[in-house]
Amino acid sequence: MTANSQDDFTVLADLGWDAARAAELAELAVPQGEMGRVSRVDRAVCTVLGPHPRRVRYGSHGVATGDWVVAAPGTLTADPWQVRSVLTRRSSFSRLASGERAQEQVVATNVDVVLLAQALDRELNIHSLERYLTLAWNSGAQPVVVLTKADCRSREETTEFVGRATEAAGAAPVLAVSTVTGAGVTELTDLWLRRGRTLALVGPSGAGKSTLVNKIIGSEAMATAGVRADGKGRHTTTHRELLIVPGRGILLDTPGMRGLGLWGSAEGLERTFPDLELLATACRFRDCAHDREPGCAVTAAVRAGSMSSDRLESWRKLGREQLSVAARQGDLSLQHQERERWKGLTKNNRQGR
Ligand SMILES: Nc1nc2c(ncn2[C@@H]2O[C@H](COP(=O)(O)OP(=O)(O)OP(=O)(O)O)[C@@H](O)[C@H]2O)c(=O)[nH]1
Ligand SMILES: [Mg+2]
Ligand SMILES: [Zn+2]
Repeated sequence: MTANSQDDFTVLADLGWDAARAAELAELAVPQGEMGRVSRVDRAVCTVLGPHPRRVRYGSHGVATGDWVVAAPGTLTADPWQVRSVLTRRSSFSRLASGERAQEQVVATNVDVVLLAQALDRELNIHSLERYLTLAWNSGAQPVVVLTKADCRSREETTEFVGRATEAAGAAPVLAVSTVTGAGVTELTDLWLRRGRTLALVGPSGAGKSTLVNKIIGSEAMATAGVRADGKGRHTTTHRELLIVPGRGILLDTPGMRGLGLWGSAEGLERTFPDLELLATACRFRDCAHDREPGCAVTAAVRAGSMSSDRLESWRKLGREQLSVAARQGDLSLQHQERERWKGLTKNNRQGR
């Protein structure tokens, strides 16, 4: 494997290469090749950054933006370079792919921090935020909520929005930024950007993800465009792209996503709604569905006004979606848990009578 010179090593370290990766590579039984990180995926070829950036065919290897790959020239002299191996993904931000079958669509891999962008030039969409948060927790990366376009609100309003987002965000921190005034941008990068660390930006179209990327990088690396009169974004960014902030970290810009179907385990929901999960431990039935069950601590909290019915409804809705995806996916362990849950519920109800 080639990472022989100090310069090569510097380039790889800027991309997030570390000792654990080197150890993984040493274990791989692949022929001589070069390692690099996928910065962009197109039809049949991907762009691989490293000591020698190049376009590489990926063949049947499923590659995603953010992957570490080993690439080598084809066997014939004129053959293009090909991906030979994809290293283990430490994290992967995925959603349900559109289509009949329940399949995973990997959006970005080896992400350390997911920045969930929501713009303040419109109403805060808490339900959308909860959905992004659920997927972000499932990705294995640290979610951070970034409220963009803070210049569109007064200081008081911004504080109020940060408060509302914080209530919805569980353990994820919330920051407000503006690329117009620069407010919050240095705070964001000081807190989260580090050499070798990958920050991915996700969120609705027009939220200002690419503008923030450009602001941090200090150049027009990504194209940006105004929001339509109805407040909707124009889907300006059309592909995912990984960009290096030299010596400071890595940014991964993504296009605004239209459908954001849940994918992954139930853990994402548990971490997005820790308050409800905690309340649920006090329900009479361990497998309470928090609907009309007697002794339900969750519905009691809603009645008492200490929990919003909107939040409960959102939790239940996402929970149902999670189960239906698991069923379509043929996730037998989840289906099994669900069957046991209902068995237990009917039995408990009978005992409760
Ligand atoms: N007022 C204000 N406008 C901003 C700010 N950041 C971005 N914008 C504007 O919001 C619009 C959309 O920004 P983009 O960066 O293209 O949004 P995006 O999230 O990348 O959108 P997609 O690529 O479509 O997903 C542009 O007109 C930006 O100039 C900000 O901090 N304040
Ligand atoms: Mg964009
Ligand atoms: Zn309950």
